[in-house]
Amino acid sequence: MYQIKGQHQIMSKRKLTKQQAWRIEKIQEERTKRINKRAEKTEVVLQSSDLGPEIEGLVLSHFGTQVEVESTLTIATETGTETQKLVATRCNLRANLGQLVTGDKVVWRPDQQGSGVVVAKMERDNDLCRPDMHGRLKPVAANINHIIIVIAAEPLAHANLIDRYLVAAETAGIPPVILLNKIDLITDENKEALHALLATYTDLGYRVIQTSTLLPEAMDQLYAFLKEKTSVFVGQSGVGKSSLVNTLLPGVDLSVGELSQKRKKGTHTTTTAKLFHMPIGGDLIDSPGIREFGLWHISLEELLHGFIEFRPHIGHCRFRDCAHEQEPGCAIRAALENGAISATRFASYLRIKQSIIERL
Ligand SMILES: Nc1nc2c(ncn2[C@@H]2O[C@H](COP(=O)(O)OP(=O)(O)OP(=O)(O)O)[C@@H](O)[C@H]2O)c(=O)[nH]1
Ligand SMILES: [Mg+2]
Ligand SMILES: [Zn+2]
Repeated sequence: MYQIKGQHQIMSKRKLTKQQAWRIEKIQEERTKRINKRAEKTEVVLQSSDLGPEIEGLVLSHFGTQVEVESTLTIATETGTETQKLVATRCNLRANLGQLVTGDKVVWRPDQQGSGVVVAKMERDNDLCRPDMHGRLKPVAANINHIIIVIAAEPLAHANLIDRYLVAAETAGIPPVILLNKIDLITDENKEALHALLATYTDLGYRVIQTSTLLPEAMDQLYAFLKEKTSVFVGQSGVGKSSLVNTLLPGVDLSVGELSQKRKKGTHTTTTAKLFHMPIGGDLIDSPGIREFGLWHISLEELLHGFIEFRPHIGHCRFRDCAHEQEPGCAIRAALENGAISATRFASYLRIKQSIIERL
């Protein structure tokens, strides 16, 4: 579809002769036919193969066109007895399932090659979504109890990115927690700024946890917090999300990446979200680090509610269509002036609002 659109644009710019335009159209037609045929073929293969019974499963991760699905299967042993085992199976997807993501519950059927086919997706309790580079909304993970926003002194934490995550979490109705990792890197120079940043969020009632993967005793609080819940680590690249998983779960050996020498930025090591079980109960999802968190998919109303301290003031402005900018009698502005809303949070709000308006 993208290519076809591209051709039309070229055609209108170059003013093609009728003959050329006709040829291009023919080529496009052929291409579309070929693509459709390929899609049909895959469909036929999936349907005609001899599939086994329907099994419920949990999506552990998503790789290109396949997902890894975990289920408890009954397996015959060599001695003729049966045993139950947690097994992960690579599955293709039946058409029209929509997007699947780590944490999704699905129904799949085994094929005869040791793989499977996902045939249904169960309804989600919730999901955390974000737009990709092309503005398409993509789920990051589904069925989560907590979003753990991981920050660090290196790469330096930014209030605006934290606020974007908080708004996304509040909009999705999933409680967020802020996790300051790499506390071994706290120095006299960065201490004050980091503590002030964290205080902004503790003052709002958000829970803040501090860790270092280099200090075993600094992991206890997080470990206890994760018990019997499904949590997802999100945040900038390089803050140590995968290192945290490796430290919490010694059997797991995820790739971790050094920060770039010059700019002390992450190098985007993790490329796909993955779910792990905790021995004490609970699941942990590692996710790829991001450059920026677009919030173009939320409305201005949702944005306002995403700043939890704004909520008591919403609906109290003199004008019903108040934009909270210059209007007299603005309750949000009044809260800003009397200190109920902090200047940094309000600045964050304005920045995000501007970025949403620019894409409208
Ligand atoms: N000093 C220190 N370094 C840490 C700590 N945790 C992780 N690191 C280092 O930080 C770098 C990045 O760690 P990763 O675990 O790959 O970070 P990530 O958040 O998973 O990054 P992406 O997968 O790119 O999103 C690695 O060099 C780790 O060794 C910590 O507590 N203290
Ligand atoms: Mg990682
Ligand atoms: Zn207002």
